[in-house]
Amino acid sequence: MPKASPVKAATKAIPDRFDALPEPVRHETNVAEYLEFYRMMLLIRRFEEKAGQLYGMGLIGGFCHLYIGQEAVVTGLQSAIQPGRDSVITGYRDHGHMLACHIDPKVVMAELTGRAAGISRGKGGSMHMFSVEHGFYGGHGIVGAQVSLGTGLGFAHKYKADGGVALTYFGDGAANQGQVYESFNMAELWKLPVIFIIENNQYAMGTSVNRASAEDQLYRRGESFRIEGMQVDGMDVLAVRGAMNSALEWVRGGKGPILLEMKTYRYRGHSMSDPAKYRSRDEVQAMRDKSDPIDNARADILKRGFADETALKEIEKVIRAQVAEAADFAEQAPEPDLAELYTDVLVERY
Ligand SMILES: Cc1ncc(C[n+]2csc(CCOP(=O)(O)OP(=O)(O)O)c2C)c(N)n1
Ligand SMILES: [Mg+2]
Repeated sequence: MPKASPVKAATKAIPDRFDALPEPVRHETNVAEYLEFYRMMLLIRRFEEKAGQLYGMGLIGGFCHLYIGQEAVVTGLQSAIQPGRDSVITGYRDHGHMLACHIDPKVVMAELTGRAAGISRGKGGSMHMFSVEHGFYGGHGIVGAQVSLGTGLGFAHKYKADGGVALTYFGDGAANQGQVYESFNMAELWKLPVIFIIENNQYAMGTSVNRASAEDQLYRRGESFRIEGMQVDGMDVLAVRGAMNSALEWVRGGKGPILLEMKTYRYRGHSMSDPAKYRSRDEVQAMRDKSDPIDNARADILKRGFADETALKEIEKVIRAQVAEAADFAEQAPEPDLAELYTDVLVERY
């Protein structure tokens, strides 16, 4: 008689593994809140456009990765967190995350231009900014590294029982890094309060998500660790905030981590030095025309009668002035003193 297949013998019925995740619904907003979402998205857009200009003028050196197109993601998610209680960590495409942490645009822009008044005293630049005061833990250049660190932040929240949640952002490309899955395992095993956010902007440098990912439905990437996932329209600020409401209920309720895949799009190249030859102009234009998060929010605000054209123009005017002020500050502020070369540097043996 043939032996029973070891695989078959080991096969067991899988018990119902997941608690029911509440179905995410589009956030029900009000006038003041919707206008604030609009204001924040516009601030990020105009800030990034200005950063692009300053880079072109040679005032920003090194790497500079713009967030234009993805504004609804950080705006929707971070509108729901509690400053001083929750924490945020991301990769190098980080300017929008900082502005959505309510960090002063002046000190962010001054960091981009390498000035002493910058948030990392002019020594970090675009990719390496940090502010414990605002719960912002970087700003990381190693793809995927922030996922393990964000899991550590979640561990700290749980250990200290401070009720905080760690928002851990990473890209579709980073989603293929090994340390992400080691982190998923620990986060679920220890039921850590982490919201893993994949900003799926469709590309990792010049590689499209479908070309690099065997499972391109990235919200499913936590399944074998029993981490529930949601796929969200990351171009719709109310859809993002709606998903965040469900995610926060889950995580603050002690049920462990959750994974949000934000379907979004970056309009500019990977960094300022990328001519973006791997995609057509038509593809980018179609996104801008149909899915722009700011244009769509604007149209929705007008349709609901939450504001008229004049009121929205006034918001634009204020933001333009705020960004111009940040740029002037960043251009005029002094550079760090030469002696600063020797501070914040680890010199011990280890
Ligand atoms: C460990 C590591 N590998 C490679 C790189 C080079 N690199 C920088 S950004 C990037 C693409 C990452 O794409 P994604 O995670 O989708 O983020 P996005 O740039 O789209 O925001 C790569 C490969 C790096 N910085 N770190
Ligand atoms: Mg990407």
